[in-house]
Amino acid sequence: MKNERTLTIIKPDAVRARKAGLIMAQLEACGFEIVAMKKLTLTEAQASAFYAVHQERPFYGSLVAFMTSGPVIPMVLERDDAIASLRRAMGATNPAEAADGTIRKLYGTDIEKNAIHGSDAPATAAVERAFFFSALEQG
Ligand code: FUP
Repeated sequence: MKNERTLTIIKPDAVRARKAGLIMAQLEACGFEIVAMKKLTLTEAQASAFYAVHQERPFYGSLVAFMTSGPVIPMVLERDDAIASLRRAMGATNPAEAADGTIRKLYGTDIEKNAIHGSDAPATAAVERAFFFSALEQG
């Protein structure tokens, strides 16, 4: 399959735990190229907008509070079949249900503090990449 790009975010729990480097190394070992990367702390408005699809869900307020609780590291990743490959490398949303060796199993704490985000489809990947990175930054 041809090269594809996706958006990942190393979440505040994993950044706080100093696991960002290990997660990046695991992603590179999975064949991803880190095309663009930055570190920032999301505002409440930014996190609310990023997760707007979940705004009616009971966990939304807590999720926004968590995602603004410290720095995050968004990255644009590229490889063949990047979107599905990243979802496999991440593991299930709930780390307790994630397969052994996946990033969420290794570094996640619970269904909210689950270490990493990955876009779930081509349309969301395009929107989410543009949320964090300009066209210039994505080369
Ligand atoms: P995923 O695509 O695996 O990140 O999962 P979802 O899009 O279903 O959920 C997005 C984020 O909402 C999860 F990463 C964590 C949070 N979440 C909760 O906090 N509680 C839940 O019950 C479900 C999701």
